[in-house]
Amino acid sequence: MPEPDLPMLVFGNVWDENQVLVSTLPVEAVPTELGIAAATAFPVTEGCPRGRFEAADTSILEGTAQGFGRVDDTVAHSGKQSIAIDPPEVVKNRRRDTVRLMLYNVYERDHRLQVWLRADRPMTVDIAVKGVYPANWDTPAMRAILAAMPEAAPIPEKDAMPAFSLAAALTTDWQQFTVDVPHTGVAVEGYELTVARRAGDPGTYWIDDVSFETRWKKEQNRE
Ligand SMILES: [Ca+2]
Repeated sequence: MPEPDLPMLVFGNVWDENQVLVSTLPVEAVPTELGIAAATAFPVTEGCPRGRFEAADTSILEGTAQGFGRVDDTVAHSGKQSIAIDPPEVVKNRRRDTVRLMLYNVYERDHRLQVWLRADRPMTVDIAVKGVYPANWDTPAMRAILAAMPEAAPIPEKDAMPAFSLAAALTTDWQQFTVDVPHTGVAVEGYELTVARRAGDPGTYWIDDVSFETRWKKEQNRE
């Protein structure tokens, strides 16, 4: 429990006598209201759970709409494989010449993206993390629900999603790059990571060990 005033939704699952899973309704619990005044642990959250790009990860990514390059089992920063992004003249497939991955967040908290990259020659790629517009928010039903939740963040403007970027100068050695993603007060439904080459750049680059961690409030205060 990283922040004593962080509300948690708690629910129980039971298997009934017919082996049917029954879940209780979620109950909101706030640790301070239960007499817990200080953080008890700082759990590491992983908002990019397939970011090691091992075989079990890429087999799942293949079934999603997320974009990623060529699985390369001859180059790895960790484990046995990484993702290679070849120039568009070679791959001729929009989904394969850009990295486009979903990043999951904890609401109203800061996050930190870290990613390892290398290339077959010096080249610059653009790392970008952009807020995803909350699906179906601007609908009559959601407006009615939000009207009953005065503490909820307002419905954002579609073109005002927070965005953070970094121009990463790659070499032939693995390097780790960091993009801090502070909460800006705008409601988001996760973030999207893109890594893109600059037009005309002929290099191949590799990506591995993408992580997207929540920055708990107390954890930041300790730094
Ligand atoms: Ca790997």
